[in-house]
Amino acid sequence: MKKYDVIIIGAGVCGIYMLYRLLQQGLKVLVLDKAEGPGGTWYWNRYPGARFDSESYTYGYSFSEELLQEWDWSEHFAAQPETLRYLNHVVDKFDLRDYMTFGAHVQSARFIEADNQWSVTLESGESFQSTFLCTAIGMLSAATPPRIPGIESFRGESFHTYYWPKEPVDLKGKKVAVIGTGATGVQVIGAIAEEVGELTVFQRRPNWCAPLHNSKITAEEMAEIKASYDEIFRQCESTPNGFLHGPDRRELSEVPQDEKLAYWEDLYNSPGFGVWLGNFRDVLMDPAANAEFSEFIAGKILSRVKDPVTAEKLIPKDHGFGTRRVPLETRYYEAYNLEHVHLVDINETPIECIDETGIQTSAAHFDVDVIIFATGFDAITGAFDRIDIEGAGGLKLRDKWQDGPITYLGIQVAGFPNLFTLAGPQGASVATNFPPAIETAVEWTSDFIEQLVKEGKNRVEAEEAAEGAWVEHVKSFYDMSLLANTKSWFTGYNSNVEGHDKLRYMVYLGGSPTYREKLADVASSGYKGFVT
Ligand code: NA7
Repeated sequence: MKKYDVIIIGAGVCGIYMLYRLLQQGLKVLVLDKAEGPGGTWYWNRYPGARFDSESYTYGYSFSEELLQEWDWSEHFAAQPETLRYLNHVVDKFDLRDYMTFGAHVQSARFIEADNQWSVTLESGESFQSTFLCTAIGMLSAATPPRIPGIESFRGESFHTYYWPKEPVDLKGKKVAVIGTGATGVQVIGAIAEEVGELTVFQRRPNWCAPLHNSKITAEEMAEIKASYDEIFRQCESTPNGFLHGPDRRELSEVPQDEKLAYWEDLYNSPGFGVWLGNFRDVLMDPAANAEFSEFIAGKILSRVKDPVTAEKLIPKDHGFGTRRVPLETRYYEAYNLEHVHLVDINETPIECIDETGIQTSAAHFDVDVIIFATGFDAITGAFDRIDIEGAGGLKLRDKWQDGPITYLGIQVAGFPNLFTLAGPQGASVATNFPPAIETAVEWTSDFIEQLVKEGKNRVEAEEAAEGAWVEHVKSFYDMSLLANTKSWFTGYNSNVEGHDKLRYMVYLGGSPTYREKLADVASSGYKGFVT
């Protein structure tokens, strides 16, 4: 049996950085990933239109000045192939590839109490052992195709966006169906609408989308960005969500009407998440302020979509702007002005089944060549549930988390010694710009492991009381936010997964600065809440 100090599951943004940090400490480390290369999210999501909603230069790692200075981003919001190239570049630059095993599908992980060791077993039957086990398995990596009768019988091509093939898929002139209008569906639809022969979008709930306003980065701009990285990262550190965009703290009611509208126009016409995260703070906290801004965005949808009936269908009625993840789009609404693009509201005419030739709704049969399932993920805990993780005393993580995650700091779980759920549920990462939050979690955890190793400690576990207090702390932010009242993957709903029909406290909504303070406080107190 091969033995390591640390096994990391996942070779995405998080796993790559954790490996780098632990190798610096001289530890023996193994990374396991079921993909055939590094990249995680950016390895898998190859669907047309897949790109950042984060400004590229806030998404790259900040830990190496040399890396920052040598990498040129080509667009303000880079597309998937470029991000995958970037992550491969990082892996090669820091000689990390030799520590990674690909095609390694982890099936189970079991804590052996007698040795204080984790035993990790792959689908192939091969096993490895380590003192510490780190999960870097992604928050959106367990794809969920819909549960539609007959789905297997379709004779054309069909893909979940997460599993988009590596080989190019020719959609030119084809009859294509897209099911799902979240951040992914909106990117796909905008990207393929013009090239396909006919596009039918099956929409259950519309989302409030806003323009991405992507553009190329010129050589001069890139030079300026490189000269300003300190400032860029300082700015990201200062905002609740780790993006360049921080909220305007003026009360909406204090701002004169013309000033407010001018500000909103400006936000709508600016690149990135400013329209969501750079808005007046009370838009996401006060229902009246939220309704006012939602009305503003509804006006934009009505002005961009020519057919008023279609436009009306694209305006969300069951939740306000920004209370679910805001998809950023490029020519999304304009796609519906094309003659060959149709919107089917499946609340009016539900999908009854999929058959050999297409999709049957209660009103009609749609013959299609290709079906694209942009139906999202068993988010945040799904990737954990898919591994049989067994802690001390035979406790299974999927049982402990049956009604939602329970963690201490989003990093450890009582009953699961030596397991670190890096950037996991109830941590800051998923509600924020991922990489800065990942860097926070990785740096904190690797420092902790370094100290444990130095002190010769081979067992560490969160205390149940500390865990309970953390969960209460996580819950307290849900009480303050309009996000908590809306069904979405942030709040644990997924119609395609059994039992995911109640509110779950999945993410840390307190913001990155508060999260970092909490972590720093625990570290400086000698890691209170942990027993070694
Ligand atoms: P999302 O945001 O979960 O969106 C999934 C979409 O698929 C959403 O519109 C769903 O409708 C729809 N959906 C899901 N299941 C069905 C079924 N069974 N029938 C019809 N429609 C369905 O996932 P994305 O991949 O778009 O985005 C996830 C994150 O990935 C994103 O935020 C980025 O950070 C990257 P619903 O709204 O549930 O009614």
